[in-house]
Amino acid sequence: MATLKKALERKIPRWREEIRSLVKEHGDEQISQVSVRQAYGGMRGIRCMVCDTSEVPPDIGLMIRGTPIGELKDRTPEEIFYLLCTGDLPDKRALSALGTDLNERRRVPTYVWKVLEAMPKDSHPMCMLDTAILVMQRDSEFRRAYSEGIRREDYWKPTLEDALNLLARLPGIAAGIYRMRFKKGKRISPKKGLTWSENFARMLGIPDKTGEFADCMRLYLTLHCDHEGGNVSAHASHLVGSALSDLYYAVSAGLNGLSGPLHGLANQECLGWILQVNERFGGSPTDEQLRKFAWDTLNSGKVIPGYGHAVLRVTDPRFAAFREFGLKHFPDDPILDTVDKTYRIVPEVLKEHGKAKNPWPNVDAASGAILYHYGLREFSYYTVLFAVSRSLGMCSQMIVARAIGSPIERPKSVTTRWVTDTVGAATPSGDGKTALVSKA
Ligand code: HAX
Repeated sequence: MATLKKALERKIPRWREEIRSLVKEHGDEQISQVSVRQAYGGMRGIRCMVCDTSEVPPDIGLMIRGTPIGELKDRTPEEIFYLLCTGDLPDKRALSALGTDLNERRRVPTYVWKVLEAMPKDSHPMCMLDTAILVMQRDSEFRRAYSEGIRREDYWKPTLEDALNLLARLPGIAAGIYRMRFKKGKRISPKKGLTWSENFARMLGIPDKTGEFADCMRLYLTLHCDHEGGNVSAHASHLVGSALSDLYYAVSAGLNGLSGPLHGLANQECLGWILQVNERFGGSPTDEQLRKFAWDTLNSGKVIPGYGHAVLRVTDPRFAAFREFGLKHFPDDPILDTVDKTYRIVPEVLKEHGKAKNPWPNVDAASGAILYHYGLREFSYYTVLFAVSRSLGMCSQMIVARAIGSPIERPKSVTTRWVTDTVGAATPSGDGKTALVSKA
């Protein structure tokens, strides 16, 4: 941490000065407008928050601190975390210091296992992970420092401590949940000399003679790390943190959002859809069969999981990286074959359907097929893997937010009456008692 902390210490005064002068010189300039449709439509496209760790240009996809994710796909999660926090990739010394630091902090407190063991046996793995994070809130360095009266400009320091403690423990906790929840036997200890993701792969206990599964986990944890500030998990985490709730509360809140089927849970739904296809047609389907299956899904009022995105308007580069990995290591896999056919057929179907603004695959369309190939077949666990990775983003976003002194979030809500009056719409006729806007 010495070098990560020093790098932040060097950069933070400059960041603060940049923002101070930007707001002083240009504070009243407009960067967005809000329409009635946006206010009712999940605030899509309104530029009203700042996130410097990453951005998602609709025509490019995820960029971490300005670098497209495709160019970072061979990196380790430790390198990515350093990059997210500071804007630079670590040199050898900084990387090794970060690895050592994470190893020294990785012991999971015994009370965490006791709490998890006491939970109902059919608890969702995401609920178990969130509970484990929340229960560790008592260990928060930020909470302790705040109660001792720490100065505002130093908030980021105990937040960095919390982030490193949480991130160091997460692989052990997540792997422990996998083994406990799916009755895989005793927990497996981490091993000295392995990286964060290599140890995670080891502790899951998936047979891996060649190291290919460990590499798949490295890729998985790298690709899911962050996706700018407005997605449900990042925003939920930032919002909770903005009230100066500590990182355990904030990350847990973000992960509760990630647990929704329109967000992180889509990866479990997506593989389910692909497997249903193969089951229905006794293997990889013909183009015609797949087209019909996709239409049947849409006509029954469901979404096609793994397709569409609130921001992206091209094939997700993270999908492309997973597909490339699969085609390199197991090109003849029947599930991957269906994923690939789906990539050819579903965008056409969605375009014809005419609703989704983005007919292209997102990250979840391929990730499950890769995990399934290596024998990690418990779908309900997939979002936990996503969560371990996304914690890198939420933690780095919170460190930066504390560093630049982000204030408590408090947008203004309005009533339907206010909107109706403001735009000069006619008051609807009908039952005055049940309408949102009743006649005076
Ligand atoms: N299948 C069918 N219909 C779809 C669709 C899909 N894959 N994607 C969007 N649509 C529909 C929407 O449901 C919406 O319909 P209504 O007007 O009837 O409400 C319409 O197209 C317009 O939606 P949009 O503006 O294109 O997309 P949104 O920003 O509203 O939603 C979602 C983005 C990702 C939630 C959406 O595309 C979806 O539900 N996709 C399938 C689920 C999925 O893959 N989620 C994972 C996204 C990536 C992620 O966050 N991972 O964590």
